[in-house]
Amino acid sequence: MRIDVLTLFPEMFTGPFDTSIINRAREKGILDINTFNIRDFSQNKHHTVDDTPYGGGAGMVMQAEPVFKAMEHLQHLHEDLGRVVMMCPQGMPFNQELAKELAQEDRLVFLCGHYEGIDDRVREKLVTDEISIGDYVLTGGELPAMVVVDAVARMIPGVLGEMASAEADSFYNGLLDHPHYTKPREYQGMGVPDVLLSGHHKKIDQWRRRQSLLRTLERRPELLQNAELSKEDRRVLDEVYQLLKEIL
Ligand code: 4G4
Repeated sequence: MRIDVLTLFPEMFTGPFDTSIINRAREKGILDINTFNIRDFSQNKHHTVDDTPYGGGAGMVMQAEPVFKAMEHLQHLHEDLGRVVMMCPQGMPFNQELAKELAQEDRLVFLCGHYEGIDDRVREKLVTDEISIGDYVLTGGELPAMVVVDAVARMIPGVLGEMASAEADSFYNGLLDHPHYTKPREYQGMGVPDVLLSGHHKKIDQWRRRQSLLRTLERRPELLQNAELSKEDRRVLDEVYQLLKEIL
């Protein structure tokens, strides 16, 4: 997958994208990430990229022209831009499902806004997807773009090693993840659930599934609505429900 990022702060991406799993994917040639400084496409002599808002008000607005010019540059590099994602608080809430969907694409362009926002003609003409990573406001779209790129990259086949499989993740099956333990067997007086030491794989799978279901019921019950639940899952949840009914 080729990812192009348009930003006023390309240096922000060096840390996260040159580290660990993302960097290994780049070295393996699975992922090709390029950043472009929007300021390089400003036509005026002071290379400004913002101006005061029409209609008045506080703060500045990112101008359309440098963004259009930067996109034209990308189009010269390769005809089809693919999906153009703008990170903004007004966008569609990002989740694992959208990460899996975007991971199917051959190329993605991320547009990171700053100041109070971007001239809306950019959205009208150039943007195909508006995405938000949550209901809060950040100073720029860079951190959200990094979050989305990371979540998308690890869903591309071959990015995670065989050791770390995305199938075992929280949210992969629409449920929260079960607890994890590693050596030592006892730490500061705290043990590890016996079943995990039993070597009984079927019982271990059952225990983990049960933990996932109970954690989801306790912390994020709304997720159960869309989760894929087996007959046995429903039996486990019904058992809890019957127990609660007796107590209350
Ligand atoms: C576009 C419009 C995304 C981009 C306005 C971006 C939060 C998110 C920005 C802005 C962002 C998110 C400056 C308000 C940059 N903040 N929740 N800021 N603002 O995904």
